Amino acid sequence: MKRVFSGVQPTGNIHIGNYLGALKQFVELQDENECIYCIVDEHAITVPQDPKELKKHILDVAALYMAIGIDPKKSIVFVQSSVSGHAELGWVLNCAANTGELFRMTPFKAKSQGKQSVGAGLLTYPVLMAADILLYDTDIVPVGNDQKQHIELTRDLAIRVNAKYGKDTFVVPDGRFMKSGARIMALDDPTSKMSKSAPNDHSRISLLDEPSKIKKSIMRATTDSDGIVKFDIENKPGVSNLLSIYSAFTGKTVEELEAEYDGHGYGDFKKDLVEVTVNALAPIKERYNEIRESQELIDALKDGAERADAIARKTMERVRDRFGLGL
Ligand code: ATP
Ligand code: LTN
Repeated sequence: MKRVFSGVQPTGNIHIGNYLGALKQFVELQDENECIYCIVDEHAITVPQDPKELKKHILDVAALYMAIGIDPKKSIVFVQSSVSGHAELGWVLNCAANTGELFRMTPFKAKSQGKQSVGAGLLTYPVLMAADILLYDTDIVPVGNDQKQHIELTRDLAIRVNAKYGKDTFVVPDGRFMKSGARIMALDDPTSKMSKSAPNDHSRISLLDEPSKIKKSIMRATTDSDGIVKFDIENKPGVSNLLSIYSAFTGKTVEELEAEYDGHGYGDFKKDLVEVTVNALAPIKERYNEIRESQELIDALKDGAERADAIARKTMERVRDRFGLGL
């Protein structure tokens, strides 16, 4: 059995980009692998957070994990800060990483753009992500395309440490990316990725959005003026993005969809996409409402933390030994 690890930040507004790019894979993988799914709260504080909101968002994400079909009996589901090994290994790996490679990370460049000084956590956050992954001897990391560079860094760090401290110190993991859905773009600007933090609420569809909001966001999504439903990222990024979403939700290929909407305008296409999206999200929302306030949710996270901690402790013992730390 392979070991799978992934994480989502509890920063609110989990959207269909997160779902189609990452979360959907989590469910697919859990029957045949040993899966560990984390709510990465220590990552969230790389930017300022309101403590009350953060606590709420941790449970929101946990409930969404369960609502999309992650079964805490099959998979380990837990909150990152419940297992101290993440911060501990993060420090060790910080000492193996170079500032040069961290300054090159695209998300860092984007978030620090134009600022003379930013929180140091924004720079070292990919190292904490590497620690999350390496702490569990992970083989596979299901994520969206935007995380490719971070996965490469994780692999580089593992290979570097193994070369110096012994080749079985860390397992070198592989990223896993969806064929369709790996990069869902903002509905109002199909040249930037759909994001939790974008100010325009209509730029994204959140998993718990009401049908009326979903309809508005899709109907006003940016397209173009030629009225042909065709996949062409270069010239028709808006329509291409909607086709990717449609395909990821239904399993129909883009070619099938192009044929289906041949001769139809964007109106029909968008109306159907509204229906597809509303229908796909309805059961998630229903299950979320059942579970969000339940004791079952808290119990699952406590049990998950214990199981994760047992694995993490073993790795940290090995790491301390290899690095010559402690007595
Ligand atoms: P933001 O959307 O604000 O940039 P984020 O990328 O930091 O948030 P996370 O919660 O850390 O969001 O991401 C969870 C998962 O969702 C990651 O695997 C990430 O690659 C994936 N993901 C995020 N945005 C998209 C997107 N637009 N399309 C596909 N996958 C995405
Ligand atoms: N950096 C990721 C979230 C994340 C993650 C992880 C994903 C933190 N630790 C470990 C996979 C494995 C993000 O911002 N999307």
